Amino acid sequence: MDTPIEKKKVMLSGIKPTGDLTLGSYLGAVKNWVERADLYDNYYFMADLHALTTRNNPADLRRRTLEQLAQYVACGLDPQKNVLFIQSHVPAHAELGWILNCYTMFGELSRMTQFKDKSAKNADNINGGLFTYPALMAADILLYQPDYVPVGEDQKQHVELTRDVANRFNNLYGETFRMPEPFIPKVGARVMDLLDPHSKMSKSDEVGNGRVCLMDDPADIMRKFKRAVTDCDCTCCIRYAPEEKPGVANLMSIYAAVTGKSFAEIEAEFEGKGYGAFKPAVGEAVVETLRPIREEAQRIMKDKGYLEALCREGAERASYVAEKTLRKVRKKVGLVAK
Ligand code: ATP
Ligand code: LTN
Repeated sequence: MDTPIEKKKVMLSGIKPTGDLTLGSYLGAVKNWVERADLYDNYYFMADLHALTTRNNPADLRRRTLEQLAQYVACGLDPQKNVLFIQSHVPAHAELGWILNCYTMFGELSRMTQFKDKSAKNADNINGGLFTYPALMAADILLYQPDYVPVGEDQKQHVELTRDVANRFNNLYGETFRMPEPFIPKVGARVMDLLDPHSKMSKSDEVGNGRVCLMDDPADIMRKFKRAVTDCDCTCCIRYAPEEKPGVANLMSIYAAVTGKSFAEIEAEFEGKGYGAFKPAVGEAVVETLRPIREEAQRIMKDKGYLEALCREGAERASYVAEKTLRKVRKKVGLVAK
């Protein structure tokens, strides 16, 4: 007799196409998705509706959205095994986003640190979307009934809010949404800016020298690592001490993530050598990690037919699942069936 096939757990995550993907997006997000692709049913999307919460040049937004899709595939996400799609191609996100806005409290939204950070950075454009962003993110997640949501440390608060909203909804209307859990990688969870190890390497920050993008050429990557801020203590030794030596700790975390070495192994490797040897070594390891990704993404970007087919198929597969949840929700809250 056949043994019953166990249903795989579901993973879902998204990235806003607000800037070119960085080493932070790769180590903190996409790399982990790729490593777990076979173990789960996966949904990964370009969060273009979320990108609208800050101003973008429309042509750039379009290019980045498609480039991000090409990069997902180039990083190793097989579009057959993973549902890859553009958020705005699945209208269920916007609809459930609105509904969940009505189940998310003003006080909850006011506590979100990303909202506070982004409002400080975009003081001239603190729009309603920026404030209610977590309700749309809750919709993104809950539509697909995932078990896990792999995100960087900075997104944990949003996933926790999603759980609160799901709980509130389930208590009011009966079991509707599965309770998702954040899934936070240990290494690479927070890649810091190379010039300011106290802030996250972010793809939408203006100055570019502290961040490394997936499409950067090798010479640029090496230059950025050679200039990376290290910490002025007289020893110049390579030792993992995030409080005392945040710059070195950040470089060590990056090196650990791309080579698979432990901090102890890295300390041993650079024993008696200074920053002058360490920084280019990290740069070279990053160059070699990113080289095949950049080349493959460039190849895919030139193949417009393939990209269009990817978008279409992804949207169809995602819509099928999303619409099923949305139909349930519409009924529960009292909207007249279409
Ligand atoms: P923006 O600058 O537009 O706010 P971002 O660079 O912070 O964007 P997101 O789109 O917010 O990137 O992040 C996508 C995913 O990648 C999230 O899960 C996030 O936690 C993770 N991520 C982004 N940057 C980093 C980083 N520097 N270190 C670790 N993880 C990161
Ligand atoms: N808010 C996230 C991007 C994002 C997301 C999601 C992540 C939008 N919707 C759903 C996981 C699940 C960010 O700023 N990184």
